Amino acid sequence: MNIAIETQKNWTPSRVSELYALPFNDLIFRAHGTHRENFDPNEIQLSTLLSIKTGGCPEDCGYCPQSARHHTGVENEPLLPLEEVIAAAKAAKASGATRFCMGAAWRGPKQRDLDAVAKMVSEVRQLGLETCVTLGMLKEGQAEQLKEAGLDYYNHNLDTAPDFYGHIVSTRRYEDRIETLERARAADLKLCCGGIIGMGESRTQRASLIAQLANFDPPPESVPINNLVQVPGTPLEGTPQLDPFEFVRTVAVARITMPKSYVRLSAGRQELGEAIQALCFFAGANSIFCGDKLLTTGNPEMASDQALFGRLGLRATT
Ligand code: SAM
Ligand code: DTB
Ligand code: SF4
Repeated sequence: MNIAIETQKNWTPSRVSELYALPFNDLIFRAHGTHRENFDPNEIQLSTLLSIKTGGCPEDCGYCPQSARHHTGVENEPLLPLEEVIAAAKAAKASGATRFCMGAAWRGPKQRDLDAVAKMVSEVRQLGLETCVTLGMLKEGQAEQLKEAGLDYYNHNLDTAPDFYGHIVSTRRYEDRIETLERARAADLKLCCGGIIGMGESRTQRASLIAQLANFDPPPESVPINNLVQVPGTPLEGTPQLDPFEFVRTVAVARITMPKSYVRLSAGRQELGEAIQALCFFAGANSIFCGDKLLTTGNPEMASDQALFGRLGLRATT
């Protein structure tokens, strides 16, 4: 199947920009209506992240603490042993997660690494969890190997608008990202694909990112919206802070343009605060990462998420 962005031209960047320009109340009211038509508005899907290979990445992504080119204090560690991954997956399941996502700081996996990850995927799948991996760029045949091992989702983000991408990453091209996504789709994997907000992009560029995602045919099943975590030592440290309502608008626009996708509040959720998170849930976010760590940065404690769910009357998807 071809997910080429040419296939559906329904959501042009200018139509998405029109959504962004709506008065805030009109926008989130409309997004909430779309959300209610497609999902139980009080149910949130929980995913857990594990960094199976941390640091030392050869790529130069300006936001990322794991690039070997930035001095962030993140050490280059080897691939985790299988037993550690299984133990973490069991703990994730016990805490209510339905999906287990394994991330590796690679440009792409070498064959030996892929064999080890495939084993992890099949063991995690056997625990009754959905599986997701994010390993960088895939070569021919690698997506099929992961699918055969029992992989449900491949995470690979577009991260930003095509015309801003070169400001953020120089070691690969936007088209390389699209190619890996096409490989994952061709192997019948579900896509987890989103971006990062607050990297200094314009609203037009945010609209362009959302239009790209919404015009995939079909759109990604899972759309992580990351709020840039400004890690000391990364080139994006010191980027002017974005108005948090602009983040809520992005969630709302994602919900309207991708009505059947799960929209996930991803990195930088802690920094948003509880009131903004509540607005995001109203605007159509229906998935989060749970557990006190993402890959290398912090995430709200399980107990505080549970307390927030209690205060808002939200339930975790079972
Ligand atoms: N190396 C693989 C790749 O780049 O596709 C997989 C791991 S990479 C850490 C996964 C995603 O994490 C990136 O695409 C980016 O969206 C997100 N990410 C990394 N650092 C971030 C940060 N400081 N703030 C927000 N999101 C971040
Ligand atoms: C995604 O979009 N966000 C997650 C997951 N996919 C792999 C990663 C967030 C990483 C945040 C920075 C860190 O913790 O190192
Ligand atoms: Fe490497 Fe992925 Fe970080 Fe880029 S985002 S530096 S590819 S780990």
